[in-house]
Amino acid sequence: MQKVTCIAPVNIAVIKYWGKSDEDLVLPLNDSLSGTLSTDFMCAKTTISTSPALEVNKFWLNGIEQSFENERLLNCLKEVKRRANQTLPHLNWNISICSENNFPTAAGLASSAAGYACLVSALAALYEIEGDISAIARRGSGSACRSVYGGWVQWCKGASPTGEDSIAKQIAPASHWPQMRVLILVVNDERKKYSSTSGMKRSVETSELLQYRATKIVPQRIEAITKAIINKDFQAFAQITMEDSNQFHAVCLDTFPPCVYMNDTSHAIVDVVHAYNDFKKSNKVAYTFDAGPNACLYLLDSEVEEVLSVIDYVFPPVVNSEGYLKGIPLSK
Ligand code: 2P0
Repeated sequence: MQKVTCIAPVNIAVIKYWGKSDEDLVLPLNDSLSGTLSTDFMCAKTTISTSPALEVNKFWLNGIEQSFENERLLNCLKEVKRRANQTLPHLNWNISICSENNFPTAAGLASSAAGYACLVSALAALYEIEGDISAIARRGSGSACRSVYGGWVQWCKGASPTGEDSIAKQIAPASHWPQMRVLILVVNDERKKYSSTSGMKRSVETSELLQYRATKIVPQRIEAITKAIINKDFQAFAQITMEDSNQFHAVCLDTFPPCVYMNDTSHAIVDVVHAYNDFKKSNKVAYTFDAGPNACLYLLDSEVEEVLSVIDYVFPPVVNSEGYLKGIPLSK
């Protein structure tokens, strides 16, 4: 019997990935760039065990058994095994995968990114493979390749039609900008209306703005935000982050039928952030929204207390008599 457990964090993109040039290989139309969060708060945890006594492969997600006949899961498994030492005694035993997220799954909070990064890290440990595994995590979910590394991470789209150079690379460790913080404002923790995979497929088929964004806008934004991160220039970082989030959602609206991910509360958060930055006469906080209504705010630690008090004032928390915040028990 062999058993491994891994944890992997969520990442929050500041230059968004949206649209594939190859669905099966999960090749993106443009580079993307994100910050990987610390594993203290939001992460996936996966335990994989294998034994000659296991009669079939098994997969549980958050305590519920899933079908193992999942193409992306099988692609990851096949790729890891291909790179493994073929004489490993346990290479052909069945496996049992048990994954859990400590945050809402599929609510636009990058659960698949953490989930597949974690799964592939655990498989890599089980089958003792070495070297970059981001290209394997990418086959599970595009954004997962960025969660393989900590700190600031760029997913380079690559040029090869077979995808071996479509990998993630760290552009700076988290320690480079230790004052950086992320606040996650959970507007709605239900499953999203349509998956990122189907939404971006529809955007590729119908949005002209997406083609323009991928070829004309993103390359220069990647360069500019990398410079802002290296120089710890929050003003520029925040400006580009907000512009890119807005453009990604503009692409979603340019999709036909449109993918509407942000709701009235999301837009109210955008207004509050701009009002705050206007009042401070510079960008002190940046919003970014993924494929859901929840907001991620990037800001420096010096600003956290004040921004939280503004958020609490504008959006008072809903606490019931048992001390639950919309179903989540409050920590003491
Ligand atoms: C991102 N998102 O860069 C963007 C921003 C959502 C909005 O990556 O089809 O779940 O599995 O490759 O990775 C979500 O896309 O999609 C995503 P697939 P994935 O974080």
